[in-house]
Amino acid sequence: MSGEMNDITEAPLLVAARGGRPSRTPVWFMRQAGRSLPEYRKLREGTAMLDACMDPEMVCEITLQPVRRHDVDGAILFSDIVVPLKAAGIDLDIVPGTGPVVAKPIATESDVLAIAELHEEQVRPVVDAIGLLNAELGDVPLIGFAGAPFTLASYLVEGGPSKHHERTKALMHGNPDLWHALLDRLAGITAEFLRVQVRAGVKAVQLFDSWAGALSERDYREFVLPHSTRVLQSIEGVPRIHFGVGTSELLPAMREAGADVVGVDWRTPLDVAVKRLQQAAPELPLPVVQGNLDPALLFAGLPALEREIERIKREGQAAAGHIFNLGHGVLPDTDPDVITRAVEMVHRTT
Ligand code: 1CP
Repeated sequence: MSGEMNDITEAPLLVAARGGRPSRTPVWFMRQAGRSLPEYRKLREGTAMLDACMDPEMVCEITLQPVRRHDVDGAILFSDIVVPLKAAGIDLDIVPGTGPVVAKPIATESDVLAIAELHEEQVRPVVDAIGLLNAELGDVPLIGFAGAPFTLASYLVEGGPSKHHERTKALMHGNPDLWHALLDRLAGITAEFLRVQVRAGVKAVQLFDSWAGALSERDYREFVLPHSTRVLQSIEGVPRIHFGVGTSELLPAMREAGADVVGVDWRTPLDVAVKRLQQAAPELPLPVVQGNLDPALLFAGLPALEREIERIKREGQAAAGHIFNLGHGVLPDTDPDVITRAVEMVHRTT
């Protein structure tokens, strides 16, 4: 994190994102900030989640904590996918132990028409946090992020976390015009939130479509892909990572959205994922992938963990570039020391 400042574009994470093979396999972990760390829990005591996300010094410190501890190759901005929605005026909160809860779930045309655009000054604290972070991070790239339109829509339509996304799917199929109007507005907010972060100096962005795996490929293509494509195509100048969970069937469609890197959960081996991505678009260069350690493996003991890491690195050779990561976020009970050991193993093993 400190020491001599090199050309950041040569950082292993950014080389791999461009389809290169850097000197060491870059690794970072989704949800590495603000989950398993005792220093995070201590700092957050007495501060609500969304207030923490709007406090530049706190965002900076929480983002740096896992970088100091684990020697990861990327820092993920401490924020949440609902931050731009709240900033744009939607009444919601993050309830501890539950997640985002929306005061008045979206159901009608007037609800959709009431969703306003996002303006940079509404997320000024995020811009300020990125400035502070770039002064501290040296040659570790800062990754910005946003929620993809479908995953955001699920929270807004269901009113909170949902297992089956039934209201969301009912709106999608029952009133496709209203659905597309909703996703169009959310795509506008997401794209602007990502562009604000890029202008402020993040070195890569990740679009989280965490719940896309709830959809069939047909529905994904018709109701989601055009909107995620619009978001990704509006971002210039930094690598774009596109991530979802349970997306084995959706990988080729997700690649069409145009990101530089496709996230792969733990269900699909990376070499199989590469084959699927490539067969679907043989005219494109070999894909770059991110993933795909099962977060539960961090509980399985170091020998089992090392075997998995070696396998994933071997299978990752099939891609043009491989950014090592989990297949989804760090689980809250994960032992932080095991995360540190996992990073060492990724860097050490061949
Ligand atoms: O290290 C990091 O990545 C920290 C920053 C971060 C990120 C990238 C947070 C902090 N949230 C997110 C993204 C996010 N938020 C996603 C996409 C990634 C994923 O799939 O894990 C999603 C789906 C959310 C929504 C959300 N926010 C949930 C999940 C609820 C559900 O549907 O099951 C929860 C619990 C939150 C709150 C939240 N976000 C972040 C933190 C540290 C917390 C907990 C805050 C608290 O309770 O005090």
